[in-house]
Amino acid sequence: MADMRNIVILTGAGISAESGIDTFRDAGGLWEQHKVEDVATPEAFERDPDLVLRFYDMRREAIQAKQPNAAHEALAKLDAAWDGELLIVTQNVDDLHERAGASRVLHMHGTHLNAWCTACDMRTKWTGPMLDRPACPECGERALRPDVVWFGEMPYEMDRIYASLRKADLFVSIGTSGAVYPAAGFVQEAREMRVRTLELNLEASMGSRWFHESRHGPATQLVPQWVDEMLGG
Ligand code: BV8
Repeated sequence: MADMRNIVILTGAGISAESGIDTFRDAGGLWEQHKVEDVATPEAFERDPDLVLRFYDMRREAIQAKQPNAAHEALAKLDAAWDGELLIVTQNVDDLHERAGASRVLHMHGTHLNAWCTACDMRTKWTGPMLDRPACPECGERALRPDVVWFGEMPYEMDRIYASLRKADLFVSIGTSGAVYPAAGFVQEAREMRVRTLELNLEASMGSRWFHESRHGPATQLVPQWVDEMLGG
C-alpha cells in the first residue's frame, strides 16, 4: 500500500454494529422490524408520517446513546495522520465517525442529527423528536422531516464522490452488504478506473467478487490493523 496517496473509504452499518447500532440486514436488523417500504421512502412519509417520524425519533434517540468503536477511532487516526487525499463516504446516518474525531466525512445518505424543513428547505441541527410536529426554527412551519436520503431519492454530493473516486489510488469498503445503489456500485467504478480495491467486512458481501482483496472479521479488529499497515505501524 506504500504508493497509495489518495484514499476513498466507504462505510456502512457494519462499522457501527459493534457500537450497538442495528444494521439493516443482520438478523434482527432494522429492516426486519420495519419493512423498508414502510419507513424509508417518501411515499411512506406521505402515507403514514407518524410511523416514519416515530421510526426516526427512535433511531435518533438510540444513536445518541451510543459511542464510537475502535474502527471509527482508527479511521479518525488515519484521517488526522494522512497527508494525501482521504474521504470517508458513509452510508450511515449516525455521527460516530465525527464523534471519533474524523473530519473528512461525507454523509451520502444524510444524517440523523439534522431536521429538514419541507416548507422553507432549511436544514438545522436537531436532536429531539419530530413526532409532535415542532416548528421549523427558520420559518415556524410545522413541516420538518428527517434529513436522510430515502429510497428513490438522490444521495447527497454524488459529483464529489465520483470526483474523489476518479483520483483515488485505493478504495476501501468497510461494513456494508453491497445491497444498495449507487453506493454498491462504487467498487465497480473504482475497478474500471484501475483503482486498488479492498473490502473489510464481517463476511463476504454482495460485491466481494469486485474487490482485489477481501478480509473477513469484525471491523474493530480489521480496521485498526489496516490503519496500522497504512501508517507503517
Ligand atoms: C437512488 C438512509 C437514484 C435512511 C438509506 C433495483 C436494482 C438496483 C437498484 C435499485 C432497484 N430498485 C431501486 C433501486 C435503487 C435503490 C436501491 O439500491 N435499492 C436496493 C434495495 C435494491 N437505491 C435508491 O433508491 C437510492 N437512490 O438510487 O436514486 C435516483 C436517480 C435519479 C433521480 C433520483 C434518484 C437511495 C438509497 C438510500 C436509501 N437510504 N439509508 C436510513 O438510514 O434510515 S439505505 C441504508 O441501507 C443504508 O444507508 C445503507 O446504504 C443500506 C444498508 O446497507 P449497509 O449499510 O450495507 O447495511 P447492511 O445491514 O445491509 O449490511 C451490514 C454489513 O455489515 C453486512 O455485510 C454485515 O456482514 C457487515 N457487518 C455486520 N457486523 C459487522 C460487519 N462488518 C464488520 N464488522 C462487524 N461487526
